Formats: sequence, structure tokens, C-alpha cells
Amino acid sequence: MTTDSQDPKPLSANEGIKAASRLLRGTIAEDIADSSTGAISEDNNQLTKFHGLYLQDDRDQRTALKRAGREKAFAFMLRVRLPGGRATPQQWLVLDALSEQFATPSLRLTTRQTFQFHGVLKGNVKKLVQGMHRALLDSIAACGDVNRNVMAPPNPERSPVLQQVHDHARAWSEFALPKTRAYHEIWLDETLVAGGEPESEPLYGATYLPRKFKTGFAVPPSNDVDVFSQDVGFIAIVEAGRLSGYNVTAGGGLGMNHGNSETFPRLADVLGFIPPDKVNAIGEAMLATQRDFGDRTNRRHARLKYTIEDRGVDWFQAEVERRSGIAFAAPRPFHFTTIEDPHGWTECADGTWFYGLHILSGRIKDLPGWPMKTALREIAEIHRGDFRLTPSQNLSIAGVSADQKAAIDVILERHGLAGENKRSRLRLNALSCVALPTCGLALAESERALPEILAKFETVLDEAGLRDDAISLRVTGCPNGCARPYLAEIGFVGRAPGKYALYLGASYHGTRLNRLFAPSVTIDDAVRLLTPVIRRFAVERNEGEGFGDFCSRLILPTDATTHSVGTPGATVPA
Ligand code: SRM
Ligand code: SF4
Repeated sequence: MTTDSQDPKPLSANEGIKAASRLLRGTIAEDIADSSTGAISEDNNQLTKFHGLYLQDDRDQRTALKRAGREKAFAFMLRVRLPGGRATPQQWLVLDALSEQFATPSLRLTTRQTFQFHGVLKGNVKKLVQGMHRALLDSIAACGDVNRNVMAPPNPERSPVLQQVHDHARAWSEFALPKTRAYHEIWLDETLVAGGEPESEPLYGATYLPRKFKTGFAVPPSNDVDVFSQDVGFIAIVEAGRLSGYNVTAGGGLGMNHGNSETFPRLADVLGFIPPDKVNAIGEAMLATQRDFGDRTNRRHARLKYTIEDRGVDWFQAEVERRSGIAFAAPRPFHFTTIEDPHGWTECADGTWFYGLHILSGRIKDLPGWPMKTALREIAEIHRGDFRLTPSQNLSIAGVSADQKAAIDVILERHGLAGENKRSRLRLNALSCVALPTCGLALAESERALPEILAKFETVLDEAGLRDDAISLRVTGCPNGCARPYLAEIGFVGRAPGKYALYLGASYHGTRLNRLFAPSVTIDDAVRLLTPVIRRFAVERNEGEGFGDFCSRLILPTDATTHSVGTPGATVPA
């Protein structure tokens, strides 16, 4: 479990922090108990990420506090671990109440199907974690250099195959959890194991992975999890109505820096096919290969995509086969036709129903005329099924019996939310990351800019008669790519306050990255630039051609700067 012995460069600072941490304990407990500051030390801040916690500060308050000579408005973001995005109504009510008591009174659904709390003061973190624990929820490995929240299609009961895939995703999530008891000791007051000696970490070792590691399971024809953006992906192969296995993908990832061509978004390669009972064995071999060969000297070059890019996909595949003793078969045909969440009522194979509810940017709070939080609380109080969080920051109210549908409709109607799913297809498909004021890395607004961006483009689309056309638009406040903007037909990537790099030309189904169209534009510039393109698209597009395909064919110069080396032919046509 070493980095490449040929590499003379020093290990990154995080490697030292992890190694000295006694399996993620550090001095977090002491730091949390220190009430003289709202912050914790930088080293402990790196370690709390493995416990699902990020130290942040309210950036809206920074200047005023600095002027007043006061400490920044520190608070934590806490991310729940929720494989496949599933929560019971009881858990929903607990999370709702905890957000009112210990956080900003909002819940945020993320692009990886989980909840985030923001604004949790240091003195409240333990109470929040303990409240979650009582509802059988935790935030272990929600962040940090480990296998993150595992994504899977949110509505398993739509078919027995979806259920099986969901079970595999949950099993892989459990398998790849860190084994340290640090979380239980620090946040849940579990007493130390005998002698206080840290236990071992058989899968990860004492320094865990070089960087975050993400897994997603997709069931064609839906690519809702954006499987090619994941470090590791499993694409279900369904033959004669049965799950025959998975095509395995590796080396996806989106984060980059503006102007640094050594960092880039990359689509995953398809390695080959495996039977369904080999998911954990192959997953373990892929994770262990990255653990041992990933770059521990440079965190901007430490994701699996760079290991594969540097050493080659054939090398990676051979190493995974050697470690697992499993040979990949040739990939089987598959075909993606959508990324969109179903909206409204859908009947499932098991006779229950789910209601797909659009939630802009996944933000659940009460606003005048838009009391989403109250409505969902009322639904949770009567709901006998469960809630599913989708990869597009939306919600599915699932497992609803036919006789309960009307009661849910009545609640949404009473709060004026029945029309949420009737918005433009642009809005229903849109994603944005959190960005300001909580994200310390944001260069521009994202979630708070999305309503303006959508309203301006909706006017143009309405005029062009395209209100009901599915176009994917995604916004992030910086190039890290948290709302997967490089897979959007229209991608806004924050550069500076009010300025965005504009990307065009991804395929709607998440199988081709977009390309840089304009390096630094305002929202109004973007609307001006794209209005003629949208008008042309309305009249000149080919039968069935998506907006991204149209831009790729006609608008982007053939030599347009491509910032990626995504694998052409990453899909195997059916
Ligand atoms: Fe992310 C860092 C929010 C999905 C790539 N991401 C962050 C941090 C924690 C900022 C930080 O490091 O200080 C953001 C916290 C903002 C806040 O105030 O809440 C943040 N990322 C998010 C979420 C909440 C966006 C959202 O609005 O939903 C998503 C939470 C997912 C989850 O539940 O686990 C989120 N982040 C993603 C995705 C999309 C995905 O995974 O499907 C990506 C791109 C895919 C990828 O990883 O390549 C993503 N986030 C990053 C990166 C760049 C990583 C890289 O390899 O370059 C960072 C920065 C970093 O790690 O240094 C980052
Ligand atoms: Fe923050 Fe950048 Fe991620 Fe947006 S994309 S949440 S600004 S790190």
C-alpha cells in the first residue's frame, strides 16, 4: 500500500494528516469542545470531512465581520450518507426537525442523492449527529478520501431489476465503508476500544485513498446517475427482462481548474462485462488499485481518472483482473435515452405509485408563496411509503398506495405546489450547485443565480416554441463541477463574480462532454449569444436532434477548445 516508489515528489500534506490521525480521530474531540472559537484546526478540518462535516463560513458576512475585527461566521455543513437516496417518513421528520433546531432551517438535496445541512454551529454538531443516529442515519464517509455516497436509480420498485440493482448498490456501499470507530467515539460518545488502540482498516489502510472515490449504478435506458462521470460505474445489462450483469466503467470525473490543462473532466471508459455477483469483488479490486497507484503527491492529480489517463486503461483493467481473479467479458450492448427524472405519478410493478416532485436546486425551505418544507413535512406525517432523493436534486414520494394518492395531491395543491412539475422542461432538467454563501470555493453565484438564468432563457425558449423541449442546463460557481456542468447541453461554470465560462454541446444523455464556447461571460451575454442559436435550433434541427447535438454539429467550431479527453465511443450502441 504505497505510492509509486519511483516518484520522488513529497506526499501531499493531507497524507501526513491522515497517517497521524489514528484512523480519523486526530484531535477532533478536543477541538469541538473548545468554545473559544467557532472553528477547528486546519488538520482536523481535513479529518472531519471523513465524518461528513466541512467547516465553512458565511461568505455574505465576511467583509462586515472583518471590518468589525470579528471572527468569521464559522459553521459546519453536514452531509448525510444515504446510498441510493432513500429515507423513511420518520427519518424525514427527524431531519426536518434537526434542521430547524441545529442548522439554517433548510434541507438541501444534493446531486449525489443525499441531504445536506448548512450553518451548524460547532456546539450543535454532536447534537445533530446524535439526533440523526437515533433515526438510524449517519454521515460516515459522506465526504473525504473514501468511497462516497453510492448512487443508484431512485425507484427500485419500478421493476424487479431496479430492486436488484438497488440492493447491489447498498451492498457495495456497506462493503466499502471505513471500519474505524472514530465517528462513534467522537460524535456518539462510544467508549474507546480496549487500550484506546485504533483498530485496523483492512480495505483502506491507515491513509485511506489518495482522493475521493465515487460509484454509480445505472439502469438503461436512464442515465440519471451520469454514470460516465463516476470514478467507477456499473451499467445494468438487462436481457429478456432479467439482470444478467453489469458493464463496468472506470475513470470518470469532472473537476478541473480554469486555465490549467493538466486538470480536466473525463468520461469513464467501459472496461467489460461481469456477472451480478461479482460487483463487490471488482469494486474492491478497482478501489485497491487506485489506493495503491493513485497520486498521493498532488491532490489536483489524485483521482482515478488521472491514474487511468497516465497508465492507460489496459494497464488498469489488467491490474483489476489480476487482483480480483475475474476476467472481464466483452461489454454488452446498452443504450441510454434519457437523464430526466419522471415527474408526477408513476405506477410501479409492485402496484404502488411514486410521485416525482421537481425541487429547484434541491433546496427545501419555506418561502412566501412556496412553502415546500411545510408541505413535505405534512406529507411525511401521513406517508406510509418512503422518500427517494434523485441524482437531479429532485424528490420521489414513493411506495404510495392508490388510495393515498389523493391525500398527497391535496397537500401539494393546498400549498400552491401542484404546479411545480408543470414548469418548462428547461427548468425541470436544470441543476445548480450550492456555491455562495456557504461554499468556500465558489467564484460566482450558482444556486442563487439559477432562477435569473432560467427566467431569461425561458423567455427565449417560449418565443421559439421550445418550452416543452428537454434541454439540460447546469450551473456551478466554480470549475469543480458539483452539478456536473460539463455534461450539460448548456453549462455555466463560475469564473469570477457575475462571470461564467459557457460550455455547449454535450449530449443530453450524458455520453459526450461539452466544449468551451465562451470563456468569460455575464448571464446577459450568454442569453444574447445563445438567443440566435436557440432560434436556429427551433427551425433547423434534424428529426430528434437534441440541443447539444445541434450545437456540436453546427455552432461549435471543429477546432473549439476541448478541455477533456473523454473517451469517444464510451457507449456501445444497442
Ligand atoms: Fe462537490 C467540493 C458541494 C457533488 C466535485 N462540493 C465540494 C464542497 C464540499 C466545497 C469544498 O470542498 O469546500 C461543496 C460544498 C458546498 C456547500 O456549501 O454545500 C460541494 N458537491 C457538492 C454538492 C452538495 C453540490 C450540490 O449542489 O448538490 C454535491 C454533493 C454530493 C454528495 O451528496 O456527495 C457535490 N462534487 C459533486 C460532483 C457531482 C457528482 O459527484 O456526481 C462533483 C463532480 C464529479 C467529480 O467528483 O469529479 C463534485 N466537489 C467536487 C470537487 C472537485 C473534485 C475533483 O476531483 O477535482 C470539489 C473540490 C475538491 O474536492 O477539492 C468539491
Ligand atoms: Fe462549491 Fe464549486 Fe462545488 Fe459549486 S462547483 S459547490 S462553487 S466547489
